[in-house]
Amino acid sequence: GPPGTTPNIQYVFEGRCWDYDETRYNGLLPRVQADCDTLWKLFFQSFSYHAPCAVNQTSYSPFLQAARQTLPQDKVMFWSGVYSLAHRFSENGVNYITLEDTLIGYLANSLVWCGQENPPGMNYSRCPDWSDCPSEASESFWAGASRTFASAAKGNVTLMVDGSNPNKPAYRRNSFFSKYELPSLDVSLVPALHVIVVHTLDKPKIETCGSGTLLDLKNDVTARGILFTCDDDPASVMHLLCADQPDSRECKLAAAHVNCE
Ligand code: NAD
Ligand code: CXR
Repeated sequence: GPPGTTPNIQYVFEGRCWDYDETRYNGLLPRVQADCDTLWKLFFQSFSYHAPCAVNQTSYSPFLQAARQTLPQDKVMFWSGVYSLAHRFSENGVNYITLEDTLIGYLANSLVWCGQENPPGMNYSRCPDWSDCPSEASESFWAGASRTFASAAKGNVTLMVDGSNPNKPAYRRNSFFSKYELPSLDVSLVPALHVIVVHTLDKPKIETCGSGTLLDLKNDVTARGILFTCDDDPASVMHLLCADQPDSRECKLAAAHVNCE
């Protein structure tokens, strides 16, 4: 069946927290004042000793408030459908800061957790799938985390999306990005959103900057009073893709082009 709460979750959470505090993102992101025991207690109190779906969008507010950080200008990156590439590109905060680089995302990323009414207050054998709870409950943590992250963004922000997935449009109005991040941007602090559309090497470019759901995105962004800019497969991203698949046709074409100059 589906997994339950991550074993030893308290130790994993607190260990990540102390590690973050001492060795991670120093000089890139600010330290948080609250100590790690306090953060665990605030996180645990958000869902423990309640039925697994009995959390709402405000359950995690005390934790999110205690763990939020200010973010550096022009460095925030959102992503949709391209977790792995976006994180390789962002380079642990060196190039860009993602939610998963901030303390809130770092502590929770890839953990599983859910409550139960009986001691110990968490269910270690089984947690519901997202689709098994009402959307309010299944989205409560990551919606709050996404809102907290986006509302702290300052300067120009970046979004990476996938223009090659036949099953998932590049921009979906039911994505976390569309529902919680775009609406939380402070238009007085964020002049522009720069979109990077990436395409799988040698696969059809189903959607590009000027086509498909990127047009919906441009509408939604400009309607908020934010300038929309967009690039398809910039060289910086092509180099990452080509490092993994140097024999792909598009990577060889790029090399031939350089040799002819
Ligand atoms: P997406 O479609 O790539 O989804 C992102 C991830 O959300 C998926 O990999 C999946 O693990 C998870 N997810 C999907 N549906 C969910 C649900 N109903 N409840 C909980 N998690 C669910 O892109 P998106 O929807 O635009 O979300 C990505 C954006 O939102 C990023 O900019 C990021 O800042 C934030 N986010 C991060 C996470 C995470 O697990 N680190 C999860 C949700 C949102
Ligand atoms: O459902 P609530 O507790 O109002 O829970 C409030 C918060 C929870 O989110 C949970 O994080 O307080 C925390 N909590 C405990 N840590 C705890 N430990 C044991 C809640 N209840 C806890 N118990 C036992 O669970 C209590 O002794 C009680 C039952 C739920 O109590 P209540 O309805 O007040 O028997």
